[in-house]
Amino acid sequence: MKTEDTIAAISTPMGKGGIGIIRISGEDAFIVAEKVLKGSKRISESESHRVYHGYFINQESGEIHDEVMYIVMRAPNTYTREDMVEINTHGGVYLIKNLLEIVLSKGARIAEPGEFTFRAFINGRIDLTQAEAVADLIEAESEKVMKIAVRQVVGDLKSSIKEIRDKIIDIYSISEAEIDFVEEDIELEDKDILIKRLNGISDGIIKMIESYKIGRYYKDGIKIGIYGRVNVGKSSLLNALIGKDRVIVSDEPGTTRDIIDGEITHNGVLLKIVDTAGLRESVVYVEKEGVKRTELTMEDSDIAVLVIDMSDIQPDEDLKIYNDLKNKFFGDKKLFIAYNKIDLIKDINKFKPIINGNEGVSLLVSAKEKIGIDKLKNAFTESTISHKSIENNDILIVNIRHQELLKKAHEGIGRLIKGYENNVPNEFLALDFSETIEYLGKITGDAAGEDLLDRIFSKFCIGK
Ligand SMILES: Nc1nc2c(ncn2[C@@H]2O[C@H](COP(=O)(O)OP(=O)(O)OP(=O)(O)O)[C@@H](O)[C@H]2O)c(=O)[nH]1
Ligand SMILES: [Mg+2]
Repeated sequence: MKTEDTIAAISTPMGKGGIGIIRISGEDAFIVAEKVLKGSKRISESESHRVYHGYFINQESGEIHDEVMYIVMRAPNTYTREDMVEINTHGGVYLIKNLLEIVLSKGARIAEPGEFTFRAFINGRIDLTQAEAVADLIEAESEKVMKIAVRQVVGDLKSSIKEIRDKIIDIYSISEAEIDFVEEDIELEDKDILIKRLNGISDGIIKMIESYKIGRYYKDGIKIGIYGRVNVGKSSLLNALIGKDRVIVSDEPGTTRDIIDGEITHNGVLLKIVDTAGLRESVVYVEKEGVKRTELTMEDSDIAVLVIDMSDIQPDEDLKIYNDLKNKFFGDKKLFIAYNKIDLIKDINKFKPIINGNEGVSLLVSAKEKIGIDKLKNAFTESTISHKSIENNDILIVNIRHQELLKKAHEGIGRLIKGYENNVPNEFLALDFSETIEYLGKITGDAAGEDLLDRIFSKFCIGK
């Protein structure tokens, strides 16, 4: 992306709205704005960061296209650190597109996706983690994601990474000094102390890497698959969980033949729930295909819910599905058993679960009468995101790019520790030092290549 041009774009979503905003940024922003706006003062003489009333005009004919409010913002105190003008127009799609066309004909070019934020980055106003957080903010679907993104926008992650990087650079400089002054017989730094410092850094990085396990749930939501025999109430459970009649429910076995999903935010986290085709040996082709798809969703889900019909337990079939799920859902992937249709059970004390209580969490529910549904939703969020980690102020990694680079940095530090332990000469540590420092730099963009920048900023929408 070239940064000398003056760029413009519509920064509000396309659709009917009260107002629309056209943003102009770059060296010629004021010159371009002067050609389309008429207010009480010339653009170049306007006060910075003040809202003016005026008209969007055709300079040649004097025709008025719209009555507008506009803000002139002088560099460097702007989002991009360049001169900027924001014009609040009326919100019709046709109108605002037409106004943008006129702005573009006066010497600005259309901004590429993310280009305003890219300029903020290139001009040093924000680092990469902050730019990525802006993208997350635009996409945020839950309150928690928004809060994490806001913290990242203001630079929390940036300063933590910088702190770690500085600590490594510090040790690196000691190592380099020992190479340079080797002939002068200087006092060498105690190796054990350096190893201890590196271990401390390593622990901090591990904590951040681990936090991604939780962070990714906040960012991408928790994926939950509902499995079980035909007719046990899987579709009814999906409907109950999301509080809408999303899926067709019927007493005919084999009703659901494809994957159907629904979403709901619970405890500030997005739950992405899929209902699947009931598992049974099937003679019908479409149903077989559905069963195949059901099995595929298992790979992708974080949580499996096995639904068992309490009023009609089929030990062979139910246990077969249970064993199949048990092999796929362990460790970080959780398995729940929902005994459904509790409303049909007359004496609950006589009910015998077919799966041992400590092998997967069991809950008694009724999808039809909405019994135990909130408990089940709480169990989803509690099993994946412990309360402790929500409360504290630790950095949460929500971006897989960050997590991967942290892993590489962690490996680099591991090699350095080994090097010191084995008395490897300082010359041979230099590469691991510089690589580790570079991995961390890539997170904040201090060492980012052009490809990476293109990849990150192309994910934005135009006008941001
Ligand atoms: N009494 C009672 N009936 C329920 C409950 N949950 C579901 N049902 C009934 O059980 C039947 C099957 O429900 P579905 O939700 O279609 O079951 P499914 O597991 O999706 O079935 P397939 O898609 O055919 O595999 C319907 O008649 C539902 O009304 C419940 O909690 N209590
Ligand atoms: Mg169904």
